[in-house]
Amino acid sequence: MAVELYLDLFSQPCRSVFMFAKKNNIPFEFKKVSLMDGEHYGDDFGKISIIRKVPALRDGDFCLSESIAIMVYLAEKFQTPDFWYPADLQQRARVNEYLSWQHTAIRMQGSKMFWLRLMIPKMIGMEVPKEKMDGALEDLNNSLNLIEEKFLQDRPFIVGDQMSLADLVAIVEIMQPLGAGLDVFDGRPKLSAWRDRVRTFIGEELFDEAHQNILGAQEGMKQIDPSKLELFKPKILRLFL
Ligand SMILES: N[C@@H](CCC(=O)N[C@@H](CS)C(=O)NCC(=O)O)C(=O)O
Repeated sequence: MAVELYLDLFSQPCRSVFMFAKKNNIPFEFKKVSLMDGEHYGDDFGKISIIRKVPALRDGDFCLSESIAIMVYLAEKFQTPDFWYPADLQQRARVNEYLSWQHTAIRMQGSKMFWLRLMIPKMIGMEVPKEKMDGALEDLNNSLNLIEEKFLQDRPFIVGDQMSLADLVAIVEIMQPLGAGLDVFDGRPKLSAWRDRVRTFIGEELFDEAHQNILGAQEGMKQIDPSKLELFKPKILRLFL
């Protein structure tokens, strides 16, 4: 039986798992879990992940949450090429360094920008105070600066000449604010050149397939009934406002 991947491509970590599996020709069954429809709160998904977050994996009786754990599991099970998660001690440490850093930095800030610029004003109907927005933008820019100056420096990819899980996890988070109309690549030639290398490496078709929902979010949200957001409104406001 093929591995099942529970995904919603609006979600950054789902996009990295999706592209990782596709790029490595890993056979899997795409199980769509619509976050907007609250499907992650349903009984079926509760049997897969008590954490109730996507992505999640089921391989027979074995269930796993957390995108990075899922990609490392797939890398080991399907023996994907070494460059994704290098065996070399120091190269792997570089990948781990980025993966450990990003959770509370660019991941939080990219998500926050998406919610503050698009979802909270347009879908929840609440105004975002200017100082909140300015602070969020400053935090995001600080993280983008760190990605350029510390993690990339003058290298083509985060660990050097080759793509790794670190670049894959980075790109999906950096793309998130674009969904809310904020072009984070504007005025950042180094970051833009790196994005182009990652997109070329992944393959433009696959990269664009993974990102089409998020890049179409401003239009897509117009079709969504805002009352659906009532379910997560308190959580979102606690997290981001
Ligand atoms: N650290 C987790 C984060 C997973 C996560 O936060 N998923 C979000 C979508 S991006 C989610 O499912 N949110 C639903 C909720 O919190 O109710 C990972 O890397 O997989």
